[in-house]
Amino acid sequence: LRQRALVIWMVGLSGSGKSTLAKGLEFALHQRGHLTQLLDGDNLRSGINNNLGFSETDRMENIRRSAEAAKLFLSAGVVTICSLISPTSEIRNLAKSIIGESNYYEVYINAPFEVCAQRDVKGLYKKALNGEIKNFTGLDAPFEEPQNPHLEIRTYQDNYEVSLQKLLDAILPRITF
Ligand code: GGZ
Repeated sequence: LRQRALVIWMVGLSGSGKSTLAKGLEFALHQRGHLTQLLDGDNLRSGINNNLGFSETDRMENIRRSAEAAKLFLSAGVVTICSLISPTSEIRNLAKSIIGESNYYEVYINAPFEVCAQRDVKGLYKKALNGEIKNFTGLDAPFEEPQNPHLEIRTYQDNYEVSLQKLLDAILPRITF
């Protein structure tokens, strides 16, 4: 199968649905014969980024390394799905500049802080609100909403199936000749 390589950069709060949708997207692309690579912030932090925490400089370095890895996959022709909080416009600009604007497709996985805190899949919000985790995104560390994403998915309005379909509808034409 011929495909046009692309980096799909998924931005959003912890618990917004990035990882779930990234996995779903990867599966759907595999079913269609596409070659993909998933780079998930939480997973990368146990490997190439395992010496990094959540200060602004560490997040910057986290994004820099992740974007450099994505660039390598891109150069091999792979559709690369990155799911990292990427909380500031400075951080997203860094990713975009490493990858190159024409190959960078930004998706904002939008769920408000209150919704993510309500879901609290991993119990991190409870801990953060109790002061047990500091520098928590959206609480005592910034989250600047993307102002001009290529695509916005509102997981607080659309369920998983609808969200995934919207992702596919937007991405398939961009990776298919
Ligand atoms: C935000 C944190 C924090 C703090 C741990 N702030 O939802 P998760 O749990 O599984 O994924 C989140 C992950 C965020 O890593 P990223 O590499 O995506 O972040 S960034 O782009 O800002 O560098 C969350 C968990 O790590 N986690 N502590 N303080 N998220």
